[in-house]
Amino acid sequence: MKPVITAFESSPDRGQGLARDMRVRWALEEVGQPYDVRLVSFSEMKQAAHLRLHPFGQIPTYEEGDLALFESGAIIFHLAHRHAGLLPEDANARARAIVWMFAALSTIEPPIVELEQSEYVDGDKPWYKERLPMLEDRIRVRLGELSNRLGDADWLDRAFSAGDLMMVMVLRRLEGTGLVEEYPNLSAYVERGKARPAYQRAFADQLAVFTSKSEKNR
Ligand code: GTB
Repeated sequence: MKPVITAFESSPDRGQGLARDMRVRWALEEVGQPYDVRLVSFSEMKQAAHLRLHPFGQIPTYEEGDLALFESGAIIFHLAHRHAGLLPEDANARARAIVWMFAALSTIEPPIVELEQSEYVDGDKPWYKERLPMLEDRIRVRLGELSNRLGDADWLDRAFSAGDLMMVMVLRRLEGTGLVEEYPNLSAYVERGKARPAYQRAFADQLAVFTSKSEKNR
């Protein structure tokens, strides 16, 4: 039985692959697991049927038989345990790869989310422009540290892992800000992730949701 994930029926990013279903799609492609996608509208996400799957009324969710999961990190962690290809076999290397998943979600992503939220919520306030350099500098601190750790390696801990998948997706959230480009090794790292065939398939599939919707609305 194919697992089913949920994704936006109409993603605000217009198919740029920035919504969190993209992470799950990429992980599924990396492990070669076929899947189905159920598209949900913003109002459907807040209705009882979806809230049973996701208590916070969001995407993505993941259903596999009678198992229902939410939280992109937990879904990818589950996939990485069930299938080969996202975590190393060696126990210590596996633990280190998991560290990078957590680092992406709990150390690198929060200041990035704060920058995004600040623009949505306070973008029109007179003090927004004064606050912006502080928000960007907080991100730069983390990017500098990450850049130092990555050095000239291809991936964060030898072979590509779920930790890299998560980190690349988190860094992608800075597209358009120019911040990642200040660290050429991080920029190359993101491009390396995006060049992976599994990423490309996942990206094309989520883009097709947007393009088919645009075709219908013509
Ligand atoms: N911690 C959860 C996870 O990792 O799964 C967060 C899930 C989450 O934030 N889901 C968002 C959602 O469902 C979509 S991904 N939002 C609807 C709601 O809360 O009502 C976040 C997102 C949305 C849109 C863009 N974009 O347009 O660029 C990027 C990221």
